[in-house]
Amino acid sequence: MELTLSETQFNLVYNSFSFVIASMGAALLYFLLVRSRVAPQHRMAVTLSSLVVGIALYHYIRIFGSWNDAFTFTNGEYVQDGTPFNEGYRYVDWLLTVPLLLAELVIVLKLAKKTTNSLLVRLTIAAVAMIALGYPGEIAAADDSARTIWGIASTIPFLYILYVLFVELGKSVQRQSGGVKTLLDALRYVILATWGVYPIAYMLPSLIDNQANAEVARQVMYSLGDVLAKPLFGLLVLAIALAKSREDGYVEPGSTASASDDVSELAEA
Ligand code: RET
Repeated sequence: MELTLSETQFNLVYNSFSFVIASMGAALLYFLLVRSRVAPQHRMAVTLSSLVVGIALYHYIRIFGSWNDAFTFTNGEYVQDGTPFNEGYRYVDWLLTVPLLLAELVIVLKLAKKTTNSLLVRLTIAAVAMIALGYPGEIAAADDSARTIWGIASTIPFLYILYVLFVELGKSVQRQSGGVKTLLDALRYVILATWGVYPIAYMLPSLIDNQANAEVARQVMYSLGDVLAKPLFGLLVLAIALAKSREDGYVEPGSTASASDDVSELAEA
């Protein structure tokens, strides 16, 4: 597909990718630094957050490079006549990070081992199916009916994931203690709100006639979606892991901030 973008359009995508790289890098550093504040039994979820943003950092560096290589600046416009822009990086990224994000949510709940394993297997299969089925449609032409067909096929496992998170996991979430329950509810709504952005971005080339606008909007929406679904989601998971660590009475070794916590714990007792 040959595309011509104005300077503003090209830069909007360029700067979005740059913003994502900075966000993923900062999130990676932060998750690694705060890890010791979480009790060992709740650390796995934070470790997974670090992996997710680390994988995304790498892929966005490649996406950024691919975007720059795909266009040449001629007569005040960016013409797509270089190496084709590789949409595959995004899908490989999702293939790795979406199952990890779902695993974070399941692991931080600390359910019975059997339930955890069954959830992990089913959610991973559904996530892989959702992304693998979406890819052929993503690289199909805007007016190709394959786009719609693959998109619908990919929506089936997507709906299954939402069913598991909202219906099956509903009871386990209700059983969690007060503060943790509120955070978990927030987490599930963050998933609903942010993951919902992806199918909409996917449909844009078929919905908008101007393909330059559609491409810019799609790339910007996917980028924002990734910042909300990875670093923001990771922060909420961290908050849950910290709340659970506090409930379990964990104090970070060598921490000086624990004095006031001890006082408030005494007051509660
Ligand atoms: C596709 C194809 C069209 C139909 C649907 C899709 C859903 C994609 C989703 C992606 C989520 C990605 C995340 C990345 C995070 O870091 C594949 C666009 C339903 C939900 C959460």
